[in-house]
Amino acid sequence: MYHKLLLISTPMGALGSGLGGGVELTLSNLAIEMLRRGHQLEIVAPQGSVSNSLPIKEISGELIQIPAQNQSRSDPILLHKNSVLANMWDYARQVQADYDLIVNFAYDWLPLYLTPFFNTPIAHFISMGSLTDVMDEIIEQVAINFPGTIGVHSQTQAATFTFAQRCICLLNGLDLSIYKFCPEPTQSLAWVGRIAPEKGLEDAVAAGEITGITLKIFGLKQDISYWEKICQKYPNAPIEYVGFLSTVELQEKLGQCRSLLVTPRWVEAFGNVAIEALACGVPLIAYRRGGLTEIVQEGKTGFLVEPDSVQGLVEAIKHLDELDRQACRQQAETLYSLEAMGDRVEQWFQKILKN
Ligand code: HBI
Repeated sequence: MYHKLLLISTPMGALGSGLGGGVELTLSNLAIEMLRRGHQLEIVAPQGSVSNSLPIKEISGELIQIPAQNQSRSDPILLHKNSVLANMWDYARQVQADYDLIVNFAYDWLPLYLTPFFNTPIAHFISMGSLTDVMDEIIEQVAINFPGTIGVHSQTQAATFTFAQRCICLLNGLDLSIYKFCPEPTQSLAWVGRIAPEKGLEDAVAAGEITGITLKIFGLKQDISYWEKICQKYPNAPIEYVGFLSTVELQEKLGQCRSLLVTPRWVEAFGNVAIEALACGVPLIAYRRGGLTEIVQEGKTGFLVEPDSVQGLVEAIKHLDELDRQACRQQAETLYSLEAMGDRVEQWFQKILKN
């Protein structure tokens, strides 16, 4: 049974810019896997989006959607004129008859509100936990009126919503052929992610300063002032900013690290960087928070530590030799391969289309 899918990206940035965070990887990987399975698809994304070989319809407009994680719970909905979000969904309205299913990747009110106005069914891949009242309300309405159309990454993420039981848990997936297993690492530790306050980089830097172990930092410097504050606060920390790399370059350097420190300040819906590390055989030291609590196999592929505790990170670093790099790769192959993710997503789509 083959479907025609219209995948509509996040308005946070062009695909490939890094501004879309984990959604960029999720969307691209899903597209690759659905094409491999024989489905047809088009990706709708902001102007400037690039993705090797994937069919992209670029939409112009202002990239000014406020990051939902920077909003307060009671914030009203904000939509600027000529917003790329509105333009992407107007395009979807025009072409919807050519598709069996639309898949929304934006964490924004508009696509959810528009759902009943569309003839073509819409599957919503919700990329974060509960952040604002308006989003909670509109997601719940869609979850009730269109059962089974709300997809999430983890049970922990679902549990941040009052309608957790209405969410379909999809985990995530990676093209494991890109990630090479590295059995013998260097001494360095790694931190990967958008450099922004909610990602808690400063704790990893603090642990690096205490242990004296080099911390390699990979990711987009999204919040420059946050980065500079960290450098001022920890002038002697042995850190090395490697940059925002392509997946192929990232896995090459990440794989050589002894462990990935994952220090989210918020309920991380999943932890794409965590499964990328596992794919390279790199064990995890993560705060016991969000989707990571469902990824780390305690004492085998990683350690979960007390959230926001730098001392907890330092303590866990001492026990890294107890972890098994082979088991890390194995966990990625069993749970997070494109095939495993593709099965979960295909089942999600089939159930929606059966209704
Ligand atoms: N904020 N308003 C809004 N819309 C999004 O689609 C969005 C976001 N913040 C972060 C984000 N998407 C992605 O980085 C997710 O991968 C988390």
